[in-house]
Amino acid sequence: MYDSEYLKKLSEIDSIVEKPYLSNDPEEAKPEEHPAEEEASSGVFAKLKAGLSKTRKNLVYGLDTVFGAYADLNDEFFEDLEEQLIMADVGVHTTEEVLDELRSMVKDERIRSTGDCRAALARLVASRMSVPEDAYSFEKGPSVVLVIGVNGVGKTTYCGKLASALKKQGRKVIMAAADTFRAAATEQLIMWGDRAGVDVISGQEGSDPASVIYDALHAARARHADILICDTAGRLNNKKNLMNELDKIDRIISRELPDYKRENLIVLDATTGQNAMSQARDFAEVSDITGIVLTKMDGTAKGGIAIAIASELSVPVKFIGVGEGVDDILRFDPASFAQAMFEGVSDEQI
Ligand SMILES: Nc1nc2c(ncn2[C@@H]2O[C@H](COP(=O)(O)OP(=O)(O)O)[C@@H](O)[C@H]2O)c(=O)[nH]1
Ligand SMILES: [Mg+2]
Repeated sequence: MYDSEYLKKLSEIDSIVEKPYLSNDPEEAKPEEHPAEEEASSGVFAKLKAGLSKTRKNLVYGLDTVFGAYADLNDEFFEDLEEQLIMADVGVHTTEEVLDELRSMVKDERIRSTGDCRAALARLVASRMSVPEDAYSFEKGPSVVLVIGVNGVGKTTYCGKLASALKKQGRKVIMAAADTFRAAATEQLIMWGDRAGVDVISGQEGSDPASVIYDALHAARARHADILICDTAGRLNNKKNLMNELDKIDRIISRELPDYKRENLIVLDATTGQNAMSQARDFAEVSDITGIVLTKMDGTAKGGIAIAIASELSVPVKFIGVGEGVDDILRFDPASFAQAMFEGVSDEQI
């Protein structure tokens, strides 16, 4: 079921490294030399736990009940565990695979205690949700970030949060208000831009989104921007229209800024559960998605959907939204996430 390479990977993630949002850069992230970084790091983990509190209440309670009820790790125990994971929206497929691996591990490693079993479960889950090392290289720029997804999932909010975080890192950021469908959408982005101190390129209500992007690409070049973040409209009345629009935008970006890195992020609302998964699949058919932003994790008790999404889609989850505030955005760190969901939480106040 698993080989030595796999076990090595598991043992490597055993020691959970908490990465603050702003220190993904190995140059910056040396906690032993920077006590302030360490503090920021535990602050980020606390924020993650707080953001996941609804899910934690649900899942931790369920897990405590299962792990507390069995002295033996027998079939019934695994059945109860399966039920808990499915109830937290981890997904039938992922749950089955994880539990198969857990069963083999319990047998092969002679795991007896429920505590060890729980820790093994957290490690198994983390190992299924990898984020590639270069996942955030676009943040250094020069890059164009296209933010897509259906209405109401949190695209504009994410653009604002990302712009603010990157600005704080000293990057030169510009945003494009390419949701020209409603004037309010442009106003919303301009408000985020004002707060973050970031310029927003916009057009008239009803104008062609591609023309706004065109203007923004030129502004990005002329003003030497590191990152251009493009907000888009979420109306997905049919796949063909969406494909045409995204194709057109894609061609313009490639033509006007061929030397800029491209990042296509799909925003999914965690509170919509398995629906979010099917939206990701739909968009993947019409666009070359490079990452997922999973929003509103704070608003769901079924945050296990992040595990299903991160392990079943071939695109990494890169960010999670944990609130409406400007700082309520975190890089998705699988090990911290799994720890927050599964491990050593039973005695804590949550
Ligand atoms: N609780 C919570 N609300 C969020 C989060 N992200 C976005 N929202 C809210 O979701 C609503 C829709 O967001 P918006 O950015 O306008 O979505 P868009 O239509 O995709 O651009 C707004 O009320 C946001 O404040 C999040 O991570 N947590
Ligand atoms: Mg919007």
